[in-house]
Amino acid sequence: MRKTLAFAMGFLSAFFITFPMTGCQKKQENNDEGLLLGFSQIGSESAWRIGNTKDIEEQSVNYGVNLMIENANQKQENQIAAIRRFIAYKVDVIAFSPIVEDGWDNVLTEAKDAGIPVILVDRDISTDKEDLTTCLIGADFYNEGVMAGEYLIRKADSLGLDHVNIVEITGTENSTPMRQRQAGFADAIANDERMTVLESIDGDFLKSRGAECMRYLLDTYKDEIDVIYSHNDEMTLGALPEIESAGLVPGKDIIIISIDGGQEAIDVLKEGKINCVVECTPKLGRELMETAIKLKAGEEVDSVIHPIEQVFSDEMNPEDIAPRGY
Ligand code: GYE
Repeated sequence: MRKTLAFAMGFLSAFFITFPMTGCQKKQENNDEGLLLGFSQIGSESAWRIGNTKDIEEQSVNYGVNLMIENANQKQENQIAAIRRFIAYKVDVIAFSPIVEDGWDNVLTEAKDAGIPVILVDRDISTDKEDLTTCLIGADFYNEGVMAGEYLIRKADSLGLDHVNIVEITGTENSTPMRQRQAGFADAIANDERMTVLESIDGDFLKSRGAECMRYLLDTYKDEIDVIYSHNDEMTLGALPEIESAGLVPGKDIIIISIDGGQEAIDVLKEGKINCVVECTPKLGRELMETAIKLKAGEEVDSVIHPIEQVFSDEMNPEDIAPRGY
């Protein structure tokens, strides 16, 4: 009885909480009139994430897709529960951004058994099972790490540095961007003997954690730090005031490298307090809608779709950077 009630409550909240966010006014029916897409978002931890949610909502309206969107507030169990509700509701397509890579086999097997195709948005999963998902629409995080490392090598050359001490503030442990941004960066600097990573520390993609990590790193290594490589803008923006409080000038005393390219970070780049921001676009909504429409029509889709991304840095005139929109 309790179980049934909890399920019904969850089911109702999915319906009432999510549909107003899409701007859809009329009650949605899962019939042949339209495509019903269930999307489980990770949370609201960053400007990137908020921009990604907004883009998906706007594109669902542009494409006439009925969107059920749920915010998991940074919890994998909430994402698993949301996917189960989408299955119970018999949506046409499920999409989700997995907060971490592991732990999805059971719920995705349930989706597969129900015959509902699943699209990975933004982040990947790690599994031994086949055909649990149809495709991944998201950035090439490994390449973002490589671009960050290559920038650092150019910067060290231009400053004539003979030794470079790096501290790395990483994103959510075991998430795809954390794993791949770390690996790409490490590979890019591996053959440069000037480079030493003093420590990598988990900042969970959060501004508050970025500040906390920075306080610890300054206490531990203060005058030794030449570079901060931060896996997202939020953690960078949390770290900068801590550097200034310690009497150091970010962008001059310490080279600051960030990832995402949200407007706030670009504004700080323009002030000279960030040296480099590798772009990671949150605008994945158009590809998501087009892919979902194709899947409903039974068409083939590409297994991986990566957006093209660029690097913003003090090597260019920052005034040339167009407004970012997130
Ligand atoms: O870099 C970060 C967000 O998965 C690409 O998640 C995304 C990352 C993004 O919270 O700001």
